[in-house]
Amino acid sequence: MKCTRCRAKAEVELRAHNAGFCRPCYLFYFRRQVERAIAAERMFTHDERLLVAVSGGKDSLALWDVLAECGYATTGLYLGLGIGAYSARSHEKALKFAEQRELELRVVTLEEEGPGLAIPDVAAATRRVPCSACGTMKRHFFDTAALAGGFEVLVTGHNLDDEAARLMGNVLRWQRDHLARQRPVLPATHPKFVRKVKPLYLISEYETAVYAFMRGIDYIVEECPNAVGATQLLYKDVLNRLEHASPGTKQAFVQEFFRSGQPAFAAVENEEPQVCGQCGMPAYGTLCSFCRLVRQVEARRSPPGAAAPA
Ligand code: Q46
Ligand code: ZN
Repeated sequence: MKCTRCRAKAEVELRAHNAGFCRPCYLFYFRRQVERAIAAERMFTHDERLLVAVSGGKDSLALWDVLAECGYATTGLYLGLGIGAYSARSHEKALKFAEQRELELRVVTLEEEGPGLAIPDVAAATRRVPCSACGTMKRHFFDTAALAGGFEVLVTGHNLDDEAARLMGNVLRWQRDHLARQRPVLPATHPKFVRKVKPLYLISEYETAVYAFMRGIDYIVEECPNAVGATQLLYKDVLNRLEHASPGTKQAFVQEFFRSGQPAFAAVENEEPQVCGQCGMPAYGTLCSFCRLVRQVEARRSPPGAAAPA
């Protein structure tokens, strides 16, 4: 196969785009895809300060690499989840990436927050599945870090496969409030929220992996141990089978939802956040979901007979 741009020998074939690329043209193509998404969705400008959430995995590091190469003002944020050797290795990868490129990386470690909030401990104390506790922690600490650092935008590395799997989960249960909030750009709906954007939302996991490989990015290949058996992975598997039989399915599913489905859900589901009575962050209810979770952890850790901390 020949490169679609320069007719040299192609190194990568993208069936969904009916295209193939040699290495230099692939790097050009990938960056242009990211830049197009940023421009088309008006995600951010070169004058804004971006906080990029990095996990040490390929998506977030590839994204940070592109944004830094394109001259955006980026700072990385690594959230230490306290998931044993997996967290230690992913932290190492994120640190090394930042050091090599002389980029600033901020680190928040859950073990050191509140009463000690490492994901396995929180999951055990509240009898929640780890990914549910983890989602609440990520949202809270990403929001508070962006606010405390005075950043205008929080950038995450969610890719097309993540968005398609999430959409499938939301549709299968018709979670209208979730469907209303699933979009590539979430404007700041509260003075304590910053804009949240996903520049890779139309770029597949495969494309990101190829980019990371070609750029020599050293990322954590292993999955989080809690991902095993997670429904997200089942949805990804189903979607990959559909994609194999009919290339372009994932992109059409996600793109059409954002174009026509999401606005319809947003029009009827527009609940405005209030203020959390505990931490002052935006909340849907009297407490935000983070503070509710922390209260559960504290209540479980209190000695029998003692009153739960306020
Ligand atoms: S990190 Fe957290 Fe994921 Fe691990 S505990 Fe689940 S949600 S699987 S992206
Ligand atoms: Zn709160």
